[in-house]
Amino acid sequence: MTRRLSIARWDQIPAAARPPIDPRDLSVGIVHLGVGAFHRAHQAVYTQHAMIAAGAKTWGICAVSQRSRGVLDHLAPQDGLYTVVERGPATRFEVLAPLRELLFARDEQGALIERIAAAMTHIVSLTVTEKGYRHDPVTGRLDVYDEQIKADALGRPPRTVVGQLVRGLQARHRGSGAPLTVVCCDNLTGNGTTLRGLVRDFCDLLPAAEQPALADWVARNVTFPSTVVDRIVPSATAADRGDVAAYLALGDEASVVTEPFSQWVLEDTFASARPAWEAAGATLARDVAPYEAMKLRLLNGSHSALAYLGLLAGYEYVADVIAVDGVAAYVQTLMDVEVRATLSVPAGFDIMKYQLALLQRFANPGLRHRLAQIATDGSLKLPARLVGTIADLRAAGLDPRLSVLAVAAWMRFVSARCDDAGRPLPVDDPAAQRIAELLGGAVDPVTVVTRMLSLREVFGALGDDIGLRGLLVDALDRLTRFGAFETLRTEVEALP
Ligand code: CS2
Repeated sequence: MTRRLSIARWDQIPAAARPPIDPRDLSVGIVHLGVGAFHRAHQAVYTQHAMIAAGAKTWGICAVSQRSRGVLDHLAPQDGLYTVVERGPATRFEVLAPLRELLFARDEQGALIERIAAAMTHIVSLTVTEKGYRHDPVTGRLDVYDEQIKADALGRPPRTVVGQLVRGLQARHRGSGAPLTVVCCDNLTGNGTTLRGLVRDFCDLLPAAEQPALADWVARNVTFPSTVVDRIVPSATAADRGDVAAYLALGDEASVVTEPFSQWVLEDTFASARPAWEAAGATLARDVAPYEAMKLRLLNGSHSALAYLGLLAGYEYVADVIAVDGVAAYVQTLMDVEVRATLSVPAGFDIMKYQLALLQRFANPGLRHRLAQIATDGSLKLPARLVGTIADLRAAGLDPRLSVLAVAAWMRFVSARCDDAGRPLPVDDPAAQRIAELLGGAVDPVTVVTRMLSLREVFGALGDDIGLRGLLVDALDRLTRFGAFETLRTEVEALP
């Protein structure tokens, strides 16, 4: 068996992949909730580069896993070290050192709360996916009827992310009282503002003796900058780990694979010190909203469209789907004609270049990005990615047919649960059970669309739009009769 990457073997790491910092010198200044592949390939990289650029040593990360021990079991024997594999025209390897402490939230709530409260912690950041917030994506409010949220508010050691955050803030308020910045890095609309609202909603659930002093302290001392994060990070495969082992001559069970592109835009409202992330390529902006809409609607909207249409057509990977005749034209037209009409582009931003780059990123042959990974949690992802575009187009009296086709593909995916050739497609969505009950086995387009539109947390008021219902029924009917790819080709050809 290959020897594993670890601090003791630091000097054996090939020089080109070894960062010019010593992991032993780093102290923890950031608590990160959700140490999945995305965090390891994005924020941790910015943090490492920022520390190198500024000669700083106080931005080590306490990496917290929410749902499974797996990632910690891989990282712990490696002292938190792991490799980022960047696949572009060439393949690059870089060992990452910032993860200096590992915690499993479910078993170590006390340690987590203490870490959030510690005066040396200046930042708590999060990548816990849409469903980690237990909120309604249309209203942006906390689901106060959620059993886990209610139990956390009653005072047990917290198991929900918002519960952990608020208990940590409460301990900080009672302790040093030092200001803190909470940096949400998930693909939510107005992610910082939304999370601030969820924290407030949770505070409202606490016994009267615990609030409003806490809510008041949070309002004065804790900031929640909104951020836009972007980097495609497919799940790493055994072949990827094999490449890393061959390159390092050391085993690495926690390596992550990504693309050369990376973007991070943060609202510049930090409550206290922060890493010099801008020295690592991040953008500090007064308003991130225009970047956010561009990213969520152009990139993630296209991703979701590709995922549902591609899975229905029997495909497995993004790069393979985008290569099929007509598919790139569909995505390009969706972006050009529909999404762009709903965006306000920041001055000086070259949107054509951005869109072109997106198509190239989707076509990256080095990334084996599974459509099934993108297709998860559609009920939580669609509002920000596609439903908002449709709502804006309808309000402006414009035709949303290509976006509608993507939503119809999602409806076919969750109702038929099989591809165009009849092979089963697993649905991984917290609302899957509810949707199955709502549909009651129905597959005819009118019933499916009518019932799906009643999901307020996905469609909000758009669910009452009779015209939209007609468009969706038509699209779903054609998807059912002609299959995904033939339908998308005729939709693009039918455009004026
Ligand atoms: C993807 C995103 O899995 C998904 O839903 O659309 O993870 C996407 O790859 C990232 O947002 C890219 O920045």
